[in-house]
Amino acid sequence: MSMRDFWDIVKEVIEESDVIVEVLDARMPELTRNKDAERLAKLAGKPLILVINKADLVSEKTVKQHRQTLDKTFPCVSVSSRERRGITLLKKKIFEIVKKRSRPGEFLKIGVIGYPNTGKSSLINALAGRRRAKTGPRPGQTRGFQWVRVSSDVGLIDTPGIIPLTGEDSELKHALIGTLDPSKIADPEAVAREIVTIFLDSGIKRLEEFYSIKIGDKEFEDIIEEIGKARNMLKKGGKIDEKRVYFALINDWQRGKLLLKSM
Ligand SMILES: Nc1nc2c(ncn2[C@@H]2O[C@H](COP(=O)(O)OP(=O)(O)O)[C@@H](O)[C@H]2O)c(=O)[nH]1
Ligand SMILES: [Mg+2]
Repeated sequence: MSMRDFWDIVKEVIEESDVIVEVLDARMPELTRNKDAERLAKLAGKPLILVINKADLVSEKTVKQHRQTLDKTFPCVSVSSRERRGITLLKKKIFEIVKKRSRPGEFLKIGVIGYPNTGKSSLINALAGRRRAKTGPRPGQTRGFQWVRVSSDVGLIDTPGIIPLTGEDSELKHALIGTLDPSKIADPEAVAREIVTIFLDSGIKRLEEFYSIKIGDKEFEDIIEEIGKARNMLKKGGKIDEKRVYFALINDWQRGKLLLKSM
């Protein structure tokens, strides 16, 4: 699919829905927001909710900080689709918003959009719960998204709008969101540095736990050295193989193994 096709689906999801859910990754909510998509929702007059997903990967303190720094234009809820936490609260928020805007008896639809890997499909499953029985398109619906029932009068469009990353988006963004294979990253050091910085900003405990290292007040280079030692990632002659450490860090980040909280 081309970028255009992806955007066409995002637009269609927005058009078909009464409320839009934009799914963000709790480890990097600002990076996973897309202002163009938010603008489209606004232009279409559709209310939008920011959902900070993967909250299980970060500490509550970090989630709170994120909620404060994300601008207040949109209501914001944090959830873990994987652990099904926050889903009831999110539904309540959605119901509040749509109830305010709708006529009684009207069937309302939720649309989900977001960058790849933010957990759109997981959220759709969590929201649909056991009711996840697919039905056909509603009569009068042009293209016919599949949709699932969330409650008696609320449905969920089953196809999320995937916001495409483009060549204009930085390699760093592609790498952190996970649309770029670590082996294809031109500057893995820069990506590894960013990951370490994210940890230095919001808590290094888990990084220490995960790699069994002690960080203290070390700098990036020392941390790489520590991880390399702990993982025995050495070049011939016993020097640390930094490249291998960068790849390990990026891999573990992309796979959601690195928690921004202590276990
Ligand atoms: N830890 C964690 N991982 C999640 C969560 N939601 C989704 N994921 C993982 O993130 C990856 C992408 O999820 P998916 O739902 O396919 O994302 P989509 O590409 O936006 O549809 C998968 O490996 C999921 O298991 C969550 O709440 N917590
Ligand atoms: Mg998906």
